[in-house]
Amino acid sequence: SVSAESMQPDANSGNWKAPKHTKAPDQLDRLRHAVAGNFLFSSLDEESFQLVLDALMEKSIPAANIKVITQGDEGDYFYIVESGDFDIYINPSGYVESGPEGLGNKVGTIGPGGSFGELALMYNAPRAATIVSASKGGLLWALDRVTFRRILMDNAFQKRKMYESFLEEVPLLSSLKPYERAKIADALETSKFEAGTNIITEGEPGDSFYLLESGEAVAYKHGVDKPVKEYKRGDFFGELALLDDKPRAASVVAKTNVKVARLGRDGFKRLLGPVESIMRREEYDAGESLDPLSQHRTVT
Ligand code: 1OR
Repeated sequence: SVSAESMQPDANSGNWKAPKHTKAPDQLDRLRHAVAGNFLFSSLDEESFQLVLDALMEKSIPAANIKVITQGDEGDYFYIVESGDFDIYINPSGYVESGPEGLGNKVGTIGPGGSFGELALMYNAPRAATIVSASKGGLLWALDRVTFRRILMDNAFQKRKMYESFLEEVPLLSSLKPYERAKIADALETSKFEAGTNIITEGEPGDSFYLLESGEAVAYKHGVDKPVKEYKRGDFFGELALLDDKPRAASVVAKTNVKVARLGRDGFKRLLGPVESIMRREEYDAGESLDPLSQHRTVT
C-alpha cells in the first residue's frame, strides 16, 4: 500500500536514501541498454542517473496475458521495458470490469525501450490504463514510487509541465489526447535562433520538425523574391522533408529572435502519425507552382 507515503509525500530530503538493488555485470549491461533509448534518462545528471540505475529492480514477466498494471489501482511502480511487448487497454468507466470485455479498448502497445506507469505516480491518481503482457511476456525494470518522485519526476518530466500549455495552443495538435501531447513534450528540445539566422536551409537533408514557441520566422524559396510563408507562435514547419524523405523544400529564417521546440525524426514518426493527414493538408499559400505539397495532392 502507498497510503502511508502519500500522507507524507516523499518526506524531506534529510534522511531519505534511494534503495540499492545490487546488479550482476550482465544485468547492468542489459539495463543500460534498455534505458539508452529512453529520453527520460537523457536529462538526468550523472549522480541522479546512477541513483536510478541502482534503485531499478528487474521483473520478469514469464508469459502472455499477465496484468502488470490494473486500471483503477493505486500506483506503486514505474516500468521500463527491456524486452517484450505490452498492450495498453482503457475501460472508459475508469476501472476494469468483469467479463471478457472488462479491460476495455486496446489503445496501443509499448515495446522495448518504452516505459509506462508514470501517470499514477506523478499525479497521485488511479492507474489510467491496464497494461498486459503480449507475445511471450518479457523483461521489465521497476522503479519504486518514492525514487520515481524524488529523482525522475523533477528532472525527466519537467518538459511535460513546461510544454503542456504551449502544446495545448498548437492547432496541429488539438485533435490529440492530453496523454499524446504529454508524450510529445517528453521528446521535444528547445533551441534558440537569433534574428536573421537560418533554422532550416533549402536543399539540405532534414532530420528535425519544429514548433515555433516564440518570435516570428519566414520561409523563402530560391528564385522567389517574396516570402512563401510566415510563422508565428504555435505554427509548425520542417515536416515535408521528414514525411517524404526529401531535401528541405524551403529555407526558414528567424525574422526576430526565435525559440523553437524541436522534434527529431524518430519522435516525429512515432508521435505525430495521428496528425500526418493534417500536415499533408496544410495550405502552402505561395501559389500553385510554388506549392511544395502539390505532388501529394493526388495521394490525399
Ligand atoms: P498509469 O500510472 O496511469 C497505466 O498506469 C499507464 O499506461 C499510464 O500510467 C501510462 O504510462 C500508460 N492514456 C493513459 N495512459 C496511458 C496511455 C493513454 N497509453 C499508455 N499509458 N493513452 C494512449 C495513448 C496512445 C491515451 C488514450 C486516450
